[in-house]
Amino acid sequence: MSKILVLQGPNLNLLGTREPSIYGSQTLADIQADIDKLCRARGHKALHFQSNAEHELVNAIQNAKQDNIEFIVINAAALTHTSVALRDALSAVGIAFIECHLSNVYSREAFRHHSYLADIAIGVISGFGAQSYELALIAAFAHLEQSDP
Ligand code: CA2
Repeated sequence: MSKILVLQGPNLNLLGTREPSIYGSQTLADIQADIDKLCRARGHKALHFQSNAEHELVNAIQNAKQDNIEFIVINAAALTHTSVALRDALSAVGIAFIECHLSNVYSREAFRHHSYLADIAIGVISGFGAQSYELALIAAFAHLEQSDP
């Protein structure tokens, strides 16, 4: 059983309440429940954290090491495009992670095309709505089961 930390950045607490044409109609709680189900079915455990504050996400990443987290799925939201602090925290803990986005950031404004996290991630999944998290988990399971068969 591996522990997978699922981090959600600023404004993702609003999912399902606004801009459904971009971000879908599922709430964050709906998405988290689906993630829990998928993880349980594979014998893993998901832990969830959402924050609108950059430093709280940095703290969650730092604490992940002591909490024996083996994998991180992160939708850093707007902080993806701005945060050297999140990059440094992910780099410092050295836990494998996938960057995940609901929307296709490459079909949107140019400022969303750059990520401070992508090049140190295992990979990036973007544009599949809530299914992006499922796809990220499939890759996470493969990574975990490959390193600990
Ligand atoms: O597509 C994604 O998942 C994003 O990470 C979402 C971020 C955006 O800044 C990134 O470029 C791409 C924005 C999250 C805002 O979430 C909302 C949810 C519902 C209503 C309004 C905003």
